[in-house]
Amino acid sequence: MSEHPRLSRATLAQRKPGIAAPAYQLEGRLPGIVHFGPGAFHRAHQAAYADAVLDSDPRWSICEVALNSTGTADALGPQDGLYVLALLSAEPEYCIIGSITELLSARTDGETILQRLAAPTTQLVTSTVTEKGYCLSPEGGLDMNHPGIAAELAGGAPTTFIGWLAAGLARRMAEGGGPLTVLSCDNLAHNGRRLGRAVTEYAQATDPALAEWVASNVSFPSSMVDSITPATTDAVREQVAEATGLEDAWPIQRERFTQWVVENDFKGARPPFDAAGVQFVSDVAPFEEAKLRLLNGPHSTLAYLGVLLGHETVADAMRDADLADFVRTMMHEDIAPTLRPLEGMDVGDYAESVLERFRNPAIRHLLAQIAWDGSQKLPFRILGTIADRRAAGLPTGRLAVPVAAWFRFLALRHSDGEKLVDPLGGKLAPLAAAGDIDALLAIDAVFPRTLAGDGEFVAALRQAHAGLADESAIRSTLKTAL
Ligand code: CS2
Repeated sequence: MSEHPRLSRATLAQRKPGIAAPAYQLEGRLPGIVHFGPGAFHRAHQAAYADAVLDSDPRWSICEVALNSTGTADALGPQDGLYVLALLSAEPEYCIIGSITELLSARTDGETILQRLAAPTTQLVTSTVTEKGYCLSPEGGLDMNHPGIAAELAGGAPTTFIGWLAAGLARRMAEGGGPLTVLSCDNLAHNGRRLGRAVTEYAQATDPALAEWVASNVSFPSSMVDSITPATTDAVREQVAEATGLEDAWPIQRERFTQWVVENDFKGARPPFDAAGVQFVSDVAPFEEAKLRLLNGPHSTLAYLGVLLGHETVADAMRDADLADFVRTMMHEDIAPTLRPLEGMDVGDYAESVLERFRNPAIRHLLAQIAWDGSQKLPFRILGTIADRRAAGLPTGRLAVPVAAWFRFLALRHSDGEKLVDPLGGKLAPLAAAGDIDALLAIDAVFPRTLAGDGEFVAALRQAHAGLADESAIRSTLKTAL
């Protein structure tokens, strides 16, 4: 590692010239935002927006709550919450973000977390806990059989995101902390509505008075978040130290592009994020759908097919003409027609700009990272598009290919013994290894019944699966599908 001083308030002035850093006061702040899930995406996205408005409005620093790990607190604690955000392109830019004012862990700081959620100074709660953090049932409500939720409902202390949120809201109700906005920032369609429903069902099961209080005092706007943020590597740490003259235990890298579209439904005070580029709109759904289907769907497609073809990163996969042409055709021919028209957005241009972002050679985004949690991601990214096409009587031959590629990927991981990052991995991988398509389709946490029983789709899926047996078969499947 480099010989540079460690980033902190005390060393901030030693950064190299030209590196942007907070001009606002860093000491003695009370957070206005409590965030669950202080991972890379949050620090690349929401924390950067907060940083951008703190100069003009000091209320919006962030108290971070990590549910399961102390990694962020361990890295950023000694740095007074400061970290470097690297914007990677042909001409990288580095800035120091200072919006994090407190780092809490649910394992050790439970009482402080409840205090922060109850405090009148807290006006906004945000979350990036990933799809699985919402503990949803296949019907879309709260999964009462989720082990964490079931243990809490049986009287256990909170361990889940929903449980902590409900406990914090109960404290806020009891202490008169006032109305609050809870803003989901995860890649789920209708993320706010789903979160509101999960919290309400939880409250109904534990404390009906809380459910009533939530109904009139808490809003759950939906939001669409976007910025490609690969995991941090040692190479990034070195690059950041060289560029800034300061050592950062956990810098964040992301592409320059960033977008945040937020439903304008705030019960708490609304941060002036519009000044930093956030779009406040009355209906986020078309934005969410366009992004999930045209960016995340193709991302997962590149991930599964790319791994099967031996590629490592998104940019590598995009240099494979067979794969890139297939994905591009799928976006324009199969996905784009399912999207609702959106004023000011040409869907074809949007698709092309996404492909351009995927080609960014300055970013090493590992396909293996995107391949995580397929059982949680594919329903929002690909299966919804397939369901809409089937409802309209349209064919799904091309869209069946990424689903079949996911099965092949699961089988590959099963046979090479590599750990699968997916909460349903233990159930899915042996079925995928046995090529048991019927059994996979029967998993209703992933496949809606209407799709599993749709003859056209099932036939397309079987055909696609048979056509992905090895590299030469994959290449001919991709070419034939064009
Ligand atoms: C990616 C997303 O890892 C993944 O599954 O598809 O994290 C993607 O990079 C972001 O949603 C982009 O905004």
